Amino acid sequence: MKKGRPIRAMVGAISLAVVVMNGIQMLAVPSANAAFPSSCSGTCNFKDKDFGGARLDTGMSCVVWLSFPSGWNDQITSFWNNGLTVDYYYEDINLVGKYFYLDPGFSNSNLAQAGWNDRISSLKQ
Ligand SMILES: [Ca+2]
Repeated sequence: MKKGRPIRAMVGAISLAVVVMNGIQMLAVPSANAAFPSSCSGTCNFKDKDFGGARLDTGMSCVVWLSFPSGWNDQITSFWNNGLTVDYYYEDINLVGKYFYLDPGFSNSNLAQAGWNDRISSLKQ
């Protein structure tokens, strides 16, 4: 079945929003929080909630990570898309399994609230 392009719905609520379109979840809120790191390049991924712990940036070029660097598989707990491209995160390596997308300017400070804590294994921008 042909999959439709996800709707780029802006989420007005400050609390966690989970939008499901064609089975794709957007797990994010607009980034307007002073707690966000100021030097984030592209999308910043964090091992802990509230943008804490070890951090891994994608940089501003589009990346396809069929797997994350060593030590990052099933580790991400929060992230912030400070770049210009949409991120598609997948549960399994090689862009396989359940997935969701993260629009530019959006973030999630605790993926556990959406059932995605320590589950992400690959990324396509
Ligand atoms: Ca984690």
